Amino acid sequence: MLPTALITGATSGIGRETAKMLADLKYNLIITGRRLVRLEMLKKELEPTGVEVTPLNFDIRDRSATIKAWESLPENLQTIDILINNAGLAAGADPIQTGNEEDWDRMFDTNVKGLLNITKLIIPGMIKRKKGHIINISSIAGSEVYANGNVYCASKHAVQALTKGMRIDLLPHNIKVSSVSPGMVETEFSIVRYHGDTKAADKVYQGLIPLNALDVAEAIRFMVTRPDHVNVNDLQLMPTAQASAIYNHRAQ
Ligand code: NDP
Ligand code: 8X3
Repeated sequence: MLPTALITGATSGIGRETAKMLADLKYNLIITGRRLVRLEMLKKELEPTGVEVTPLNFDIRDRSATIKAWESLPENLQTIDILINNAGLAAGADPIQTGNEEDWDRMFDTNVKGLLNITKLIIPGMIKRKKGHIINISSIAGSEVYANGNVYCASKHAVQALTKGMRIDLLPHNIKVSSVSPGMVETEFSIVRYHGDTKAADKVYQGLIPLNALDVAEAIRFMVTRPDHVNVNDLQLMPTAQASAIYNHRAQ
């Protein structure tokens, strides 16, 4: 039987490319997200490669919906070898004094509490089998703070702290815990951040070549193909034209 990976937020961007990469490595997949049609399309695309793909359609902010979705899986699919905690977003880019409370809730409820909601369900099986790998998609915003990034950066700093905390707590159980910390990646991320304003989103990547979702999936491929005794704690990657969260080099 093939090993199983669960990827949250597989309807778009990094999650979608990571699902494709893991199918290529011959993992059966559980793919999650709120857009069911996209999950079904991905299942259709990947199943001919010989892996089983199970869509789970729920909002990760909703703890009871998350539990219900998990419990709907047959027992053999509740054996997760790799968990990719990817579902996440930035909402808004405002200074703290004019920030929108709904945006703040969305970010913390998804990036932090959503990650906890799903992870809590998966850890017991990993502990039982004394095996597993949890990869949290963090960000350069998990170690740096930039103007108007306030709450998003705080949520990703929390992801970094949780990654370290999980690694310590799960140490006796032989479970690997890692994070990936990309800089700019062109996905639907900026469209979501700017509430659908595609012009504002395009401006983020103007004059430079950002990372794409495949670049990040390839970094994850490296992490999941290390031998059992090797864990990559954190893998930070950026476009060549980006030196930090603040310094970019753009063509004029
Ligand atoms: P996308 O917007 O392309 O993808 C985000 C994914 O998260 C979608 O599949 C979306 O699915 C899912 N998601 C968001 N909210 C929820 C929710 N409430 N419940 C379930 N799923 C949800 O962005 P990226 O691929 O860029 O983002 C993926 C991760 O990478 C995020 O954690 C982001 O913070 C991080 N990241 C992104 C960077 C970038 O520059 N793009 C850089 C560094 C980190 P759906 O809408 O169908 O529910
Ligand atoms: C996304 C990258 O620089 O917009 O996490 O925070 S950044």
